[in-house]
Amino acid sequence: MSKTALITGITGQDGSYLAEFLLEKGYEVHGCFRRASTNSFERIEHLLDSIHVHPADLIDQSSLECLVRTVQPQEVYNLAAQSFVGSSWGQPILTGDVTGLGVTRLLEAIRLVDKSIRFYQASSSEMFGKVHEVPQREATPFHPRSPYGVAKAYGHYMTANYRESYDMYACSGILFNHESPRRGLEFVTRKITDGVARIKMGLSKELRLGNLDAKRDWGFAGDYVEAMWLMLQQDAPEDYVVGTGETHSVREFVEIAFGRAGLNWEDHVVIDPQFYRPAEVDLLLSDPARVKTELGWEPKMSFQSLVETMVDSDMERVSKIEGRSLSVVRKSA
Ligand code: NDP
Ligand code: GDR
Repeated sequence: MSKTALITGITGQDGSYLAEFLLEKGYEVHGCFRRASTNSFERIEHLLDSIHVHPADLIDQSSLECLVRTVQPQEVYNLAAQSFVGSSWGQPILTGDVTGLGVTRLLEAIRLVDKSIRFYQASSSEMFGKVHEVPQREATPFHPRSPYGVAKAYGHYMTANYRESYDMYACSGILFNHESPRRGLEFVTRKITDGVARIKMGLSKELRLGNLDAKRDWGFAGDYVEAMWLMLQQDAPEDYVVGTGETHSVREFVEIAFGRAGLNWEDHVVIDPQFYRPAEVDLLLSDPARVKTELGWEPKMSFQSLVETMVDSDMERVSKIEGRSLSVVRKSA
């Protein structure tokens, strides 16, 4: 009998890779989406014949209970969140409601419907925030530096609390930054690779960025969804740090990305104070020893090929858009 999985946030970057991964494993895959006036299925368009999607919202308790009751999954992956750190200062209450309280709403729905469902929470290295220990491991203290990080820390502790209070199989992956050609355009990696492609195609001249000195442990999103799945296949629920064990500055990412397109970044990058954050997380570097030894997980894509893959993908995408608009101009001329 195939297993049934429910993914919240299936329309996002990680949700789309996780859906592909679980389909490959023979799962029946369900996901939820929130109603909007335009559809947000861009990343899962190619999967819509193979998966089941249901309307539900992390801020609406009854929709979550109805979702869990309808799908009757064995595994729930909670990937839905207001996930952009930068927006969390402008929308701290919404971020707390979705990214924090949303976790409790979903755990409560599971507890009421079927406590035997296994639950994965998308925790974040943003919870470490201000640097207290390098590299960061499962036991490193949290000191979140954004409303997003605070909301994630709340969701993380609630997941542990449901595990301890109700004996539920509930665990959190503390994932460090992971990127891909499907990354949202406001995150720095994708903003850079999209910007490089636009400059290369002559659509733009400059790219405005904030703090180039921030350092992140960047991996490939397609590799990280395997760790989420592995965490739900164990005898007992445990939280794990998941990352590459390497750190690079935003400046290094910029240099490689512009270099891939044969451009000199210093000719195009403009530092713009509007992209600085009220409180910054200066340095993230994981110690993934436990996930490697206990779950046998390894990241496969290197930093260099991650940057190059993202640049190549955006060059192809932007050149297609450019090609289409040129043919419209020619036809109407
Ligand atoms: P995305 O921003 O790409 O996806 C977020 C998903 O959440 C989207 O499907 C979005 O739907 C959905 N969503 C937002 N608000 C609600 C709501 N109120 N109800 C239901 N769904 C909602 O994030 P990623 O895929 O990058 O990340 C997945 C998870 O992992 C997030 O929780 C994120 O915080 C966390 N995380 C991510 C890391 C990373 O580096 N990518 C690292 C560590 C943690 P819609 O399409 O409608 O916007
Ligand atoms: P982050 O990702 O905050 O780490 O959260 P983001 O790519 O937004 O920022 C990374 C670093 O780059 C610096 N930076 C800029 N960031 C953006 N977005 N735009 C800019 O112009 C810019 N210039 C410099 C930032 O200051 C920061 O230091 C991501 C999200 O996926 C979270 O959901 C997840 O939990 C964490 O990663 C781990």
